[in-house]
Order: sequence, then C-alpha cells, then structure tokens
Amino acid sequence: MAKQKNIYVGIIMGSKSDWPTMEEAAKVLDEFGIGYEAEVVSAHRTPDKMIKYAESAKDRGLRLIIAGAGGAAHLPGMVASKTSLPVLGVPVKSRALDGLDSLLSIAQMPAGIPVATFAIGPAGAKNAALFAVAVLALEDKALAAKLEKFRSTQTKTVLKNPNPRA
Ligand code: RP5
Repeated sequence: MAKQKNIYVGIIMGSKSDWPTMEEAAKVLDEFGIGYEAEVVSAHRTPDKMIKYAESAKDRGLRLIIAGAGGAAHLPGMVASKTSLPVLGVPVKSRALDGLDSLLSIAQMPAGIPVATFAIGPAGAKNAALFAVAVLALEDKALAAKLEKFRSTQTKTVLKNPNPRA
C-alpha cells in the first residue's frame, strides 16, 4: 500500500453496506479539512488485506484509524492487534440485532489491545471523526481553533432555539 501525503486518518469498514454510516465520519473530516482515505477492508472476507493495511498504516503516515463493522464486528479489534496506532471502533447497526452485537464485539476487547468504542450508527461515526480531530488538534493550533469554533457554534445553535416545537 502506497504512502500518500497528508493522509492522517484511515476510515475502513467491513463492507460497502457500512458506507452510509461511515460516510458521516468522512463528512466531518472533510469539514475540518483533514486528509483521509476510505476503503472496504474486511476481517472475514479479506483477512490478508486487513493485516497488510494495519501493518503498513503507521509507515504510510496514518495517525488514527476509524474502523466500522457490523454484526460479528471483528475488524476494529483485529486491526488494533496489528498496529499500535489508535483505533476508533464504530459499531454499525446490524440487520438482525440492531447493532448490539456490533457494539459488544467491538467493546469487549481483552486487556492489552485497546479499541476506543463509539455509539452505534451514524452518531458513533461522527463522534469517532470528531475524536480524531481532537487528537490531531493537540499538535495543530489552527485545527484546535476550528474545533473550538465548531463546539461554540453547536452550543449557540441549540441555545438560540430552545423551543422544542419550533
Ligand atoms: C460486516 O458484516 C460488515 O461490517 C457489515 O456491517 C456486515 C454485513 O455485511 P454485508 O453482508 O452487508 O456485506 O462484516
């Protein structure tokens, strides 16, 4: 896998069917102007690719990996087992069990291999990306200012219209 300049976040997912959820992470990174790559990498259907992806991620310049999967959601944990980069896991809502299976598969990691686990579905994907922004902002003042602005705009928007009926 080739090195690409200014690509700091890898968004991976177990299937194309995860994209409507994971796209929410991509939208946030677009909004903050952060370079990312997005790709289907399946723990079960493309295990060799998954290992190569995880093993090469750091050398290729990635700083964080956002990994989404549904059902038997082994992708985030398996990727975390092959890289020391921070892995942010997004449980995708599954057809059979509404994503509770995804959530537990991602959250219940054995001690020693951490995966930061987010909410089920689009909110989780969005928050994983905001978390990645917060981590990258620790060493980027301009990005930190953008994040502060995002948060204050969000607060103002809610305060401006507290009427739940309007
Ligand atoms: C997982 O299986 C994927 O992450 C996806 O959420 C789920 C279903 O995949 P498809 O059958 O829709 O390809 O590996």
